[in-house]
Amino acid sequence: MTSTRPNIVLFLSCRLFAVAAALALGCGPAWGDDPADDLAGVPMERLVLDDMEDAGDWYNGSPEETKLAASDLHAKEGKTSLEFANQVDHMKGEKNYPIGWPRTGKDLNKGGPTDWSDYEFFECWIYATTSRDALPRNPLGIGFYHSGPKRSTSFPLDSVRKDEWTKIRLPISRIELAGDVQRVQFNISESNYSHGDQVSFYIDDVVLTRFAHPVLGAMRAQHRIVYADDRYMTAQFELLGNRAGKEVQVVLEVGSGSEAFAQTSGKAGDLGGEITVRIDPGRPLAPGEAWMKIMLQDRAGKILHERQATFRVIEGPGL
Ligand SMILES: [Ca+2]
Ligand SMILES: [Ca+2]
Repeated sequence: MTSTRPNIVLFLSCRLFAVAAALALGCGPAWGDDPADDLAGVPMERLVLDDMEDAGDWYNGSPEETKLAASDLHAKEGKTSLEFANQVDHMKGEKNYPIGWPRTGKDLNKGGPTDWSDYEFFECWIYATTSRDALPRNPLGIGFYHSGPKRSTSFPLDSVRKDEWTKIRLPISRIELAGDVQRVQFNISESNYSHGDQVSFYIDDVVLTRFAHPVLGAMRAQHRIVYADDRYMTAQFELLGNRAGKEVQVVLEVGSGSEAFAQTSGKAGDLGGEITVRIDPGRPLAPGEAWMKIMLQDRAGKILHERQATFRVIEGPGL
């Protein structure tokens, strides 16, 4: 139980990945990029994984360096947080890895939810104290462990700062197997610290969240450049939010300037992330910039969310 070591893998930062994905696709918002930036006003639903009022189900994977406690020294909600206190020791610890990975984790298969695929974010709060002047660039990491040997997804938590609370929010879409999360584990790498450093993390309010109603996480025009005589235009979209929202209606509109030239709609659950509209040959798009807009509508016709993307129309090949 205490032998799980974080995978030693080079971890591409999510932002870098998003940029690489955008470059590879050559268009639009990158799938998997954090959708929250412009969705801050959307109400969220929460599922509490641990309120840290009892640290009893967090294991200590490094008893030589680590002490665990439910602590009232720093609590974000309720009375206590989980104190993950580490005395960095480059001489002792695991026999073969004296400069190792002090860690604590919780096995969800003993009671917590392991299928996270209906949620958008893993969230928690972390407060750090340390004997150092400041935390190292990579102060700690988190790993999500899946069934089977050595399958996990790890993230650096490099936004955590000394003497303050930091909100952690990770898109669940970046977890390799969101439907199978058996364990959550926090760890430090002793190689990022000096021998003798003391560092404590107070972890609280560990939750899964999702948007309370359907929203568009991202959308894009399938082709950034189309011919004026193309008859079909396709938009691709990512639907987030409460999954009951698959009943929601997706409306696609295509136009230029203030004029809409074509519109179609379908049920979100039937569309698989793509919707195509037919352009009337009698009303082709003129060369220049054009737009497509996706709107999510509830049964009463109320617009829940919309996004727009632009694309360019050029003269057809004249065949
Ligand atoms: Ca608490
Ligand atoms: Ca050690």
